[in-house]
Amino acid sequence: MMKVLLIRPKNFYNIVGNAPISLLSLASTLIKSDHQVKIVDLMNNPNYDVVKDIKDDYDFIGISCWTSEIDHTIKLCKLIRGNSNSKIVLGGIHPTLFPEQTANSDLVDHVIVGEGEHSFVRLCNGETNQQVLRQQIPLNLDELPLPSYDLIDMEQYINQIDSDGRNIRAIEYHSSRGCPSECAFCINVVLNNRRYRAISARKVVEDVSYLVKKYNLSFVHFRDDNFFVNKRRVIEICNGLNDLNIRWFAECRVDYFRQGHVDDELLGLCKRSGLYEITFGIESGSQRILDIMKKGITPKQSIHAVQQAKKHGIKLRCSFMIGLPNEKKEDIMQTINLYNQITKIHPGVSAAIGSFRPYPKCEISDNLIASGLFTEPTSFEQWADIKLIELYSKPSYVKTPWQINPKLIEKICYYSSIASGTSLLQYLNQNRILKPRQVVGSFFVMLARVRMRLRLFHLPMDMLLYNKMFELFKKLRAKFKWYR
Ligand code: B12
Ligand code: SF4
Repeated sequence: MMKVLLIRPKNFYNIVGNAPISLLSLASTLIKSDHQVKIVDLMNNPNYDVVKDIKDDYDFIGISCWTSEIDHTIKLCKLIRGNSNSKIVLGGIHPTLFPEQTANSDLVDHVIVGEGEHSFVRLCNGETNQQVLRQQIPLNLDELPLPSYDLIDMEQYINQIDSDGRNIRAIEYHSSRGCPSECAFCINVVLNNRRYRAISARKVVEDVSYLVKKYNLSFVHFRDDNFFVNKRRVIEICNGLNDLNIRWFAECRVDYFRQGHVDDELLGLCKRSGLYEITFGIESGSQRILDIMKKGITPKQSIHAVQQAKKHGIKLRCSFMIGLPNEKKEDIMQTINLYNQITKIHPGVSAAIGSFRPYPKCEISDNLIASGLFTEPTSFEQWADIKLIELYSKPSYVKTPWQINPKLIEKICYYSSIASGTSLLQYLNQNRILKPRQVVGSFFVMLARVRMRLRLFHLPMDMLLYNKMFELFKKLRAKFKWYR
């Protein structure tokens, strides 16, 4: 039996509140193979003392690492190296994208590429001592045990607030992995080779029913990249959720909203089973840009999907992107037009326009590197550069060399996010300072809405004032520890 400590690092922008599903899934498989596991989630509770005192209590210390969290991952590895002989195992998105580069670091003993459940067990069982381990065949998700939610204090994660500002008891659950689509800005194409795998409807319903009872839940976030791929599976899940009296959230492509797939019948069923809110990646109002993105949708499909969500009383979140390479001003204006149409059709929508970020190894990012507009670090440690961390994880706007009009893009990102109350809501809600209705009715939100409607972005005094207030709020929040 091996003793394993699994850690999720803190992140730069103090995003909290989501259970560390990847670690919970690794843990349940390790426990099933008779290994002993403890989880420390520094993202939710950034107390490094737990790590400072570990000495040689563990055989393996596994750290989950996203590109946006490398600075904190390095801090952790150094702390561990300084007072323990435990083997350091890195897994997750970043090591999966750059296995050899990560393994070359003196701070790392093993790198696990892709799904880590079986590879980590092989390492702990002593079946291999390879420095870089790869999951060769995609795992059968039905054979994996339920993530070990009981290893962490779920009360820290469950108490959340829905988009109407009501208290809910919510959990994150992944009912599938991967996505069959081919968007050129998305990690899925790289990670899963467009292979979509799902847990059977029967097991999803079994798992969710168990979790709802155990934690007295009122809400489930299906965190799948693309929940609605298989209509029959969705129908079976809805039928199974009917008796649970919960509400749920999931993500869907707009082109699925057609007869025979996500149609009126399915939407009615979903709504009756508790579908509360849905997310669409609408991305752009310009067909030219949508084609460059290989998004495989049209603005007309987006409008139809939004109308359908409105018709069935389903709350909506929509994401848009501007600031892509080769984007022209007219493309940006088409995106604002689509944004305005959508916010008119579904006035309660939470819709924000963000700036494009070149996530490593995606097609558009690799094209930028080939054209000399972007360079990537050549060592694991170099990724801890603050400029890169901001590029990948700063909320709303980031400036990049390929943007045609950075000032305009910044203003659009700002006003669209304020108009739907997203960033304000996130912070003020999280800290239980204001109620959503008060936020939405605020001066800044009203003005941002008018500006978006009229496409009026000159003299952004309100933006400058807001940013100053936001900075001050964040400082006060840190000083007086206004965390949830
Ligand atoms: C759900 C999700 C979220 C949720 C919850 C995130 C959370 N903190 O748990 C929310 C919505 C909050 C979120 C936010 C963001 N996200 Co996000 N998110 C995802 C998503 C869709 C699924 C992640 C997941 O839980 N998968 C399920 C688990 C089971 O799989 P997994 O995490 O890959 O873990 C497996 C392996 O990687 C491996 N593994 C993982 N960790 C470890 C550790 C060890 C030791 C080992 C051995 C193996 C191992 O084994 C696991 C089990 O097989 C992914 C997209 C994707 N397809 O991966 C993006 C993704 C991870 N997010 C991403 C980003 C950038 C963000 C944001 C920074 C975006 C932003 N600008 O605001 C924010 C903030 C992130 C943060 N620091 O919290 C990027 C990361 C890119 C990168 N190169 O690092 C991704 C890949 C999407 C993308 N754009 O490409 N996200
Ligand atoms: S539909 Fe969503 S998850 Fe699927 S490839 Fe496109 S962006 Fe990625």
